Amino acid sequence: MNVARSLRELQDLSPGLDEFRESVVGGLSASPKTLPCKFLYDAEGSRLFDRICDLPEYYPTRTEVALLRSRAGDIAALAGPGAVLVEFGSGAGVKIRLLLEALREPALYVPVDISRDHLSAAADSLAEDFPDLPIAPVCADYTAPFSLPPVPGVGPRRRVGFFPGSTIGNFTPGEATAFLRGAARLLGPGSLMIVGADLPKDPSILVPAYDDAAGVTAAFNLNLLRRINRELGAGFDLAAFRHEARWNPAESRMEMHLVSLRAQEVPLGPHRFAFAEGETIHTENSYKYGRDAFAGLARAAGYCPAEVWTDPAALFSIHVLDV
Ligand code: AVJ
Repeated sequence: MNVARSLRELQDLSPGLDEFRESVVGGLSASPKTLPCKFLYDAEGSRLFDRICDLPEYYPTRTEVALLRSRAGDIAALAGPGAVLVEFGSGAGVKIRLLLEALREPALYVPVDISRDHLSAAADSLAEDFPDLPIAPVCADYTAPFSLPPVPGVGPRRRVGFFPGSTIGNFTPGEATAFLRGAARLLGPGSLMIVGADLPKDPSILVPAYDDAAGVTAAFNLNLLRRINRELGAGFDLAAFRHEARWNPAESRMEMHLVSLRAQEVPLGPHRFAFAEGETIHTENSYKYGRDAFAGLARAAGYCPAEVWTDPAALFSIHVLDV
């Protein structure tokens, strides 16, 4: 089984231009203005996000990778041989490699990602390192229902869902519960779900993680306006907005905003969106869940929390949930 064949069969359910336009017009018409963070990940956004993961201030990636390295054997033991691994949002591939190296004879790897180019590139490079592993990429917004590709071979397979990176924190708690419910339905009874969740901590660590000295996160946030200009023909002046990262203690979340530096109007098709000086577009939430708060969320979604692992500095957590 080679990746070229499976990629030609790539299931493409990624949002189209109409959905993008509708979301942008809706978000900019709302008060306060918002834009959905899933649209941060065009090809350039995905590339910038990979750079964020290597920043000295951005502790989540390296902390989770170290945790996974030390716990991969435990995960493999829980999963057993011949498992189907479903990854929600395929990243740069470091984390999945750790799992795939530890798992015994994985039957199939299903990466699900909204960015088609990122997904193909990631699947291609993984196929080189794991030539015997069947890979069936699905290009989809994993918040919407989709179905799993068939598993090659015979016999029932244990399914292992993998949702790393604290991406769960980009949902509101209500959306996170709905996502977890959907994932449980997709994976089926007897499955495992492994979720990486960032922990609450001092804002002196959190804020720089989302507003780094090199300005990569600022470029990542502003790239959303560039994408809206390019794909929807809007007239955002990128020099008239700046990136801001805020800790919201009441909601236990980091927020990214784009702040309008002056009063201005931005054209988009037949629309004109008015901004006051200092008005913001709220582009992302990143909720931080304590161990018990996350276990409660998982229970509300119908899971049975089985294990939770944290690093010695209690920066990040990995939850293992039974479906
Ligand atoms: C996509 C959840 C891993 O919220 O920490 C990084 C996205 N935004 N810096 C996060 C992000 C700004 C990131 N995750």
